[in-house]
Amino acid sequence: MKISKTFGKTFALAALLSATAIAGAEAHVTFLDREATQETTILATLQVPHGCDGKATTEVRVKLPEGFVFAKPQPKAGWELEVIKGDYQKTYDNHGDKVKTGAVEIRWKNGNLSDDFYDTFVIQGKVSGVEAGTSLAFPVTQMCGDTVEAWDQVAKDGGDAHGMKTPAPLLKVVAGEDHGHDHDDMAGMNMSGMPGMGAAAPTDETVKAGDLEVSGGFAKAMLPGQPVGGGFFTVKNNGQTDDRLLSVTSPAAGEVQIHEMVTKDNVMRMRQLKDGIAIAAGQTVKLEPGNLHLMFQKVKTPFKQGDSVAVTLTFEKAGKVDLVLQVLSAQGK
Ligand SMILES: [Cu+2]
Repeated sequence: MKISKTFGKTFALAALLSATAIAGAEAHVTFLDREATQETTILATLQVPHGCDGKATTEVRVKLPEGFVFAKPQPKAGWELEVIKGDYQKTYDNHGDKVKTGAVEIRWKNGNLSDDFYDTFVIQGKVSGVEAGTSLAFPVTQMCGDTVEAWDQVAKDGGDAHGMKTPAPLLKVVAGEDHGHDHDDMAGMNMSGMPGMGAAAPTDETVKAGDLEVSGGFAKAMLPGQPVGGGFFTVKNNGQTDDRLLSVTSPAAGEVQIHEMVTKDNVMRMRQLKDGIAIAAGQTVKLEPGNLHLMFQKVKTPFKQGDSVAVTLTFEKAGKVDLVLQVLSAQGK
């Protein structure tokens, strides 16, 4: 009994020591949530855990990286706010508006955050046009009267800040479940682009490849500012063996994804089907608005009613099938 009690105490002390060590290592300026999903609007919450060598923090300046756009700071009682605007390197789409300038630096000024206290500083912004796996660095200048702490060290490979004395806070950009989509655009399509499900008037072209019959292909005209286009068709499998639509390409788009719409918590969302769509023996599979569809990404020229869009479908067994989709109205009629 006595031995085990001593052991218990030693263990507790060791745990306490290691917890202290972790707290010490974490006493940098960091984001509360260090991951952000591509093409989403987030609240980037910066944590300031201490002052500068015991002195109170009086100003926090945050430089915003390219790809973190339409930024707005949250005002804080006791602090003045300054938003410095500048040019983005790229042009961003904000609900159909082309945006080239915006906040590039945020400053909370003339505050007083004691070294004994912890606080957070919040910036709302959208992560846009950033590849998954990229870490966005937000260099921070923490000022305590005339003492300055620069949290601006960035690892050369853009990755691990381990062992750095004053690393810049990093946001790691990750792919969403609905990779490549903007949730706002999806909501917009849900409201206006995809009503009248099944009301489409497809063309009568039928393409045969092995046991498969592909028919009723159409695409929808793209609304102004809409970054992605939808495509639809019907596949009938007259054979005895299952097949599978594996992938789709088109000269009209940088990428064509296979998607499905799913309703979860009353919100319609799109999901990429990376394994494609099974076309079982004897079955007919319909890609239609509000359900399975092709999603054209990086569209070179927005689809207009009356145009046609060439696609190449690749099936596991039937191989490649060329198809032309007629562009109908944005409503798919
Ligand atoms: Cu989609």
